[in-house]
Amino acid sequence: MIRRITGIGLMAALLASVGSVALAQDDKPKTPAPADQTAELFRKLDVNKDQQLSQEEFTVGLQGDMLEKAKAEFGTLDTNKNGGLTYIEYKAKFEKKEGAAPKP
Ligand SMILES: [Ca+2]
Ligand SMILES: [Ca+2]
Repeated sequence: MIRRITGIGLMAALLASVGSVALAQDDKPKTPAPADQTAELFRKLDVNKDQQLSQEEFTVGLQGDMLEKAKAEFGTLDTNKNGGLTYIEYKAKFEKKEGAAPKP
């Protein structure tokens, strides 16, 4: 019984430390304007510099549920369905947040 509780406690501590590491990375002293940040992220993701994000570029580094969600999001953002996100299309991801929820 005691051993079991300790095991769970250890797991929780581990998860908590992983979470705080992720938060620490975001803790920058200076926050750039959202638009700049979006543009910078877009440039970073656009590895082949064709000014569009392929699904591969958009979902890079993602796994499991996150990957599935990102793929679905890619489909939603790619409004002209050409298989690539322009900066305009990509930007909508951040602008839609407080607007109407995307309909299925
Ligand atoms: Ca690209
Ligand atoms: Ca497109």
